[in-house]
Amino acid sequence: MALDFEQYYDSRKKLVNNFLEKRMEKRGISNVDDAMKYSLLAGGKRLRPILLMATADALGANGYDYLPAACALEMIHTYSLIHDDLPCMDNDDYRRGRLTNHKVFGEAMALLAGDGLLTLAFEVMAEQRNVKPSTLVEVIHETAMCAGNFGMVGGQALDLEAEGKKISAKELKTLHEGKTGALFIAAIRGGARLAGATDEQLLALTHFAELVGLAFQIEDDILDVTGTQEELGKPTGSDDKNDKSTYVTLYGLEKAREMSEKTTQEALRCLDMFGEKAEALRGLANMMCHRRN
Ligand code: GRG
Repeated sequence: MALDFEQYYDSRKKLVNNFLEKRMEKRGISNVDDAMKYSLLAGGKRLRPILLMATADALGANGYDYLPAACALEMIHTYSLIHDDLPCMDNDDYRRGRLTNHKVFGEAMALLAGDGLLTLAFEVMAEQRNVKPSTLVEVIHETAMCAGNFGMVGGQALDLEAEGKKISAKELKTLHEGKTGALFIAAIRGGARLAGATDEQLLALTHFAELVGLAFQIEDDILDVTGTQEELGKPTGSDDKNDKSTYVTLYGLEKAREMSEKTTQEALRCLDMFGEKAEALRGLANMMCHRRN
């Protein structure tokens, strides 16, 4: 039977939201928990955890079995948004339709909320049961690499250094592979490893992750120019404000749109070998490329 993608996405999103709410009921020793919860439970598309689960589904497993590992990625992602919004980074006032963390809790507490979420992510990942310990260690190791100086943190640093400069297409690609792409790689390869992918499957899914991450980033640059604050939950035009090179400044809007579509089609071809089981992944890839927020 054909997959009802909207229903799939809504039900997986609910699972993620419920898990995160429940996990945050377990309080630490201070009020930093309130700042962590404020951003973590503020909505968001929950793409990374749902991608992890959908990848496991594509391999014939049940993604639901990997909910802790999946939700840990949302904690890493939320930490990165909190830190990215800080005055010393992008200095933004709105995120996910509400005031940014530092606007509500102050800069120091926002910094700690990010630190707390990043650390909690690895605590939660280590709580994942029903997988071989050696597999879980591999997933945790790769997630750490994707989140750190080899991945997202490295990409963010390149982004910082590139402000106000004209960078080449190759430099822009490297920057985004780290800043945005690495966490998608962690999600998709994580789901693949947890579900016991073969080397051949892992390779195809890695290629899919790289392409879908690229399409997502191109779309992000397009939305920064064409979207509205209501749709995005944050002000538009921030790339221009921060004098950033983007796929739109480098290639123009029309060419960027073409690139995003072409990259998505290429990503979809990587899923051919998974047949019907990859329907949810296909739905997510299409959603990432044709989103309005
Ligand atoms: C501070 C280490 C560190 C990294 C920051 C995430 C990030 C790196 C910067 C955010 C700036 C940005 C707009 C990046 C482009 C891609 C991106 C991560 C967009 C936001 O992700 P979505 O659309 O957000 O999945 P939601 O809110 O739906 O979860």
